[in-house]
Amino acid sequence: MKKKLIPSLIASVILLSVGSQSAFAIKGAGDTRDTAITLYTSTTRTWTLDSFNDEDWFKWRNDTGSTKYVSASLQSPVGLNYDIWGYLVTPGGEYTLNTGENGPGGLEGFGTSLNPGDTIYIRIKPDSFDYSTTQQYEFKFNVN
Ligand SMILES: [Ca+2]
Repeated sequence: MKKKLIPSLIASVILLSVGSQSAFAIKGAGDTRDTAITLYTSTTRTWTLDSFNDEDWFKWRNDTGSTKYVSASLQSPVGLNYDIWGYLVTPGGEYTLNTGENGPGGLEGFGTSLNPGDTIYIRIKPDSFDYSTTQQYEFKFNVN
């Protein structure tokens, strides 16, 4: 009986850790493209990336009825290298907007025009394994 108990105990420990991992992923708002935080206007956000696989996603849809130009920038915390990516979704296809690489503590960003109905998704993530639960990045989003 004792020998049988050990494998089932291990199995339940594995189940528990898988369960808590997915719970953690749901806990952070905007961790995936599907749960991207909707932006309504120009905004500045300061936030942390709490692990090396944490990502923060934002989105803005051009519902203004006219073509708009948006710019997005990311100021990485001192000594940490984060990246900002843009994904422009249009009726004609999806375009990935890369920003270049300015290293730890760098300022990176991109700009693009959006026709009415287009959506831009913005992804902030560690460049590799950098993160900090205390040092905040600064994300700026502007609609013109
Ligand atoms: Ca970077």
